Amino acid sequence: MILYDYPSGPNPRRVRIYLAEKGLHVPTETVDILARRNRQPDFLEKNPTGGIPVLELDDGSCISESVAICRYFEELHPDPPLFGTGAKEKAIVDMWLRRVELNLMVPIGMVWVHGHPLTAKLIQQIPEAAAQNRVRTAMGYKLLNDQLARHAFIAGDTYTVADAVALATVDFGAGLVGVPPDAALTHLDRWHQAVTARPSAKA
Ligand SMILES: N[C@@H](CCC(=O)N[C@@H](CS)C(=O)NCC(=O)O)C(=O)O
Repeated sequence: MILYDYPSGPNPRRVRIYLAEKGLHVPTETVDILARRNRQPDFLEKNPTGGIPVLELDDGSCISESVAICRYFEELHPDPPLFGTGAKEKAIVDMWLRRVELNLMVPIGMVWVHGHPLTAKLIQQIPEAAAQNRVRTAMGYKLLNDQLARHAFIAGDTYTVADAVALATVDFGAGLVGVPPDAALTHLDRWHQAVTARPSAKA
């Protein structure tokens, strides 16, 4: 088994944080995204979208999409449960995973693609798309802040995979992309400090 990884990418970091929380060790290989190694035909055989991370199993089959990779490990190693237990909790974790993806990761990704000098060579940037998605990013942060006003973690009162995904997303937005949460979002800040203090955040 091998996990194709890229150290500064938010999507592979989701998986690394998750694995650290589970206490699992998986061999990794760095794929040079900047050299477009992930866009070569042999890599596109493993994942036709070209995205990292990809988990290659010993039988040669490949699983891509960061959350799907985490789910695979959850089935094999259910303890500690990070996708919830029981119908209701599992659905709530899934709900927050979707909310973080659609309301925060997507707009941050759009600001990255349409508003950052590092991506300017890759596509024809549309400045209005970056501006609109800065607003959507702020709304996504507020969505999390409102939830964290009532709960310790993203999907409720225990740490779940939604926290791993949200931490990687917030750090990407606040760091490389340059769209940090507003300082007035104190509940999000309290959560961020708490999850950053966990050893898994170093992954
Ligand atoms: N939805 C995918 C996104 C994968 C993705 O876009 N990964 C980025 C790194 S964070 C990547 O490979 N970017 C380079 C490229 O697409 O060429 C996931 O959750 O794994």
